Amino acid sequence: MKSDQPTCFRLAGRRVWVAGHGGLVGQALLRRLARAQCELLTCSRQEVDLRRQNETEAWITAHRPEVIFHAAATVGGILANDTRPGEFLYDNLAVAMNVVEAARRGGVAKVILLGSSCIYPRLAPQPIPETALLQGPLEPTNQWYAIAKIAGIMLGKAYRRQYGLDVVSVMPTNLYGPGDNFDLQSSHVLPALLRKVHEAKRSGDATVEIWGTGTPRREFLHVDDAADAIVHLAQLDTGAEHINVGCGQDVTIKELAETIARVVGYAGAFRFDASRPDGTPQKLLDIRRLTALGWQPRIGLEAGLRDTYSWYCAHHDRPAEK
Ligand code: GFB
Repeated sequence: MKSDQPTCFRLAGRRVWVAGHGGLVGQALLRRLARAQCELLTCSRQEVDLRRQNETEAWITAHRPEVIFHAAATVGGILANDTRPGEFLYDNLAVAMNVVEAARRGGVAKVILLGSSCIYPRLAPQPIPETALLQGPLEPTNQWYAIAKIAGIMLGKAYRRQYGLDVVSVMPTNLYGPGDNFDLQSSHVLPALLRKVHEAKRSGDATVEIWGTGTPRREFLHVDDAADAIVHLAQLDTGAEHINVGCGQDVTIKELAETIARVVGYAGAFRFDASRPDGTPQKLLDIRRLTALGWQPRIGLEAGLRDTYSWYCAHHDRPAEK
């Protein structure tokens, strides 16, 4: 995206490592960085377990990245977060610690850490400004993941202060797009509902089940917009404070389901299972800092859903599992 903002940090010509390149955000970062004239580095989970400090340091020493986009994480939707707290806390703490410390030892010029909008208090003011961090209790269903991501922000600040390491923490809202996880137990709501609605249409089911009441509000950003914003921010001098990345608009889960039904062409009804948790009642980021830095979202929800649905049909479509 073009902007009037001065470019303070050039990616062009640099050795850039995307940690977690196989995930939703990592794949999108690779697509976006392919246009940034940098030398892209990746490593597979089989090559390096980023939860191990020695493996992480050895990889950085051998490959000498100058910039790291740290998108490696254990992620999932509300059920996965709620039922695998140990993994979500340990894995995400470990990879943040290991990558930041290895970056310091390896003389890396810049580290971009990816967080999440769930770092904010459950009942934060809406839209949520960056200053809401640590101002109230967290949402219980994803507090483990949130604590790990908050620790990452603080680690970045501490390393900037003590060692002068340039760490930028970006906090994306709920992301979706090509390459998402469509597994119904571990996915986020958007891919889950795309799949459920698609399968219901295929098998002629009259209703689709939605977890919770359908009233929680979420902000959904297409992952290609997110990657564009993150790469934009990486090229600016944004200072020590973390920055929200969102589109500035939210919808209820019920509205999301209705939009998905339109995109898929499903005429059935929805039934709400209120015995399932709703999670936080609303998550809408205040993106004024991001837009003041010269970035605007481009992909609206319906267009983004169409794009994601065609990717899903091309990669996952199979007879409904009954
Ligand atoms: O996307 P999601 O799993 O996570 O759920 P969060 C969002 C809302 O959609 C909740 C409802 O109110 C769910 O109850 N929902 C309805 C469903 N049907 C479904 C379904 O079939 N599957 C899923 N997964 N949800 C996540 C955090 O919170 O936000 C992560 O758990 C991360 O850690 C992410 O921070 C950005 O939006 O509640």
